[in-house]
Amino acid sequence: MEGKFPKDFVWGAATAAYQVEGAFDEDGRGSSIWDSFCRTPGKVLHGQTGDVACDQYHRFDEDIRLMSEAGIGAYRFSIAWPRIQSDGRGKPNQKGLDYYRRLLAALEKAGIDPYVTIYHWDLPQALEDEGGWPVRDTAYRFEEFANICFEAFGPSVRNWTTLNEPFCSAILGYEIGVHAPGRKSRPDAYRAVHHLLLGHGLAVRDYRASGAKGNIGIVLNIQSPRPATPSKRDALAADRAADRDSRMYLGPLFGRGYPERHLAACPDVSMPVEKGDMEIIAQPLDYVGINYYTENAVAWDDGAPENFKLVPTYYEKTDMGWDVIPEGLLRFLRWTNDEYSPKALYVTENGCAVNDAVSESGDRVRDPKRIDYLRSHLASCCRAVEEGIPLKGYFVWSLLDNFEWSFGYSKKFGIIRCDPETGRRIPKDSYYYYREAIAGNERF
Ligand code: IFM
Repeated sequence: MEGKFPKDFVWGAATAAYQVEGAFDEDGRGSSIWDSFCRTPGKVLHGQTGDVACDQYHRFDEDIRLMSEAGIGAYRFSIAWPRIQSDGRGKPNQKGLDYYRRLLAALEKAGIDPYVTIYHWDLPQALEDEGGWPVRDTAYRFEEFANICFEAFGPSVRNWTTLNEPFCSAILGYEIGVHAPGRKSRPDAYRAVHHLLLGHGLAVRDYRASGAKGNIGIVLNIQSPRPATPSKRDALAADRAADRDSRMYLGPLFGRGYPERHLAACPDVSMPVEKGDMEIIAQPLDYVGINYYTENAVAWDDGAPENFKLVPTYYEKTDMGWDVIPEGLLRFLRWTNDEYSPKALYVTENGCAVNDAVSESGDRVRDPKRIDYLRSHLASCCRAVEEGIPLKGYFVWSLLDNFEWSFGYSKKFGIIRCDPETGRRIPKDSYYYYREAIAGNERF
């Protein structure tokens, strides 16, 4: 079967502030939990930091030109909270606001639609010092920050995302400790889940109450893992895994609450729900963004608390060790659509880490694996659209090679190479492939 995307399909590229901006101590920017985490020995590979990153703070004109030349119509980026409120509260920093106004003006001039994420993991350190996301007040601080953003940038922004991947902020940051702030407490992590979702709901409620006419949603890296075999037990195992990985977020967002079956398996955890919280969290959403990289396979396990375990597979892996499994994206879009019927869906991140290198001539980067990856995942998106799933757009992760969190600069996701020493940009072959796909010259 061969298909084409509809004319109004949104073709985008995505980044996040800490991963690309650099300028970590300029113009009144405060410190975030990632600045601290990177400076904690042993947390990030080779002790690398986002201090300079891709220096997009000073080079966004070049990045916008490159997006324009590829026909990229939408740029998904995030606002660095510590640039706007250095301590996470109070009056905004004018120079921080000015930076994003310049960026938005340049995007508008280039005809690129901004998709703005309010929070992509860079909690001001001062708020972490007061307890961070496990503490309820952080949800109100986020609400205040979101309102500053709505007011300052509202006229230029039609598409807002409250949070990127609350799972990572809460579970990787507070339970497993591989992300900032690097704490290891499951009860705290689940308190963080609730306060992140509460902050989201407060922000959406305020946005609607302001009378603004744009779209607002949330971006999740949820999963509905597939059963390793067709057995009933493995199917049940997969459903249990979906409770933990997906329904913990989609459940409250769609007014169905937290999955009891999962919480019953976590006796150490208690969700700090107060009267009215669940209604606040379940604000109607204009869209759900899905960040999809891989799909896990799970099997029944009598000995596991939730009776499931991940099992090894034969699939080709990316540099992150993640299975390349494009059918999983289609399965997941179907699952989300069938279970929740969201108004609209976007693939807000998709891409792969490949250890690609510059050609001897110094001006090309051959990345055929990434091209295959993009082609096959775009084919899944195309099938989803043909099936009537309300998938409205696709954002490649990432526009540039950038700071990949605890892996430092060792994992390269960009369709444009960014030299970590010089900042020089070199479009990779996948950039040219993406240009063809956007132009409609590819069939899926
Ligand atoms: O780089 C990250 C991004 O910040 C959030 N989603 C997953 C990407 C790849 O790991």
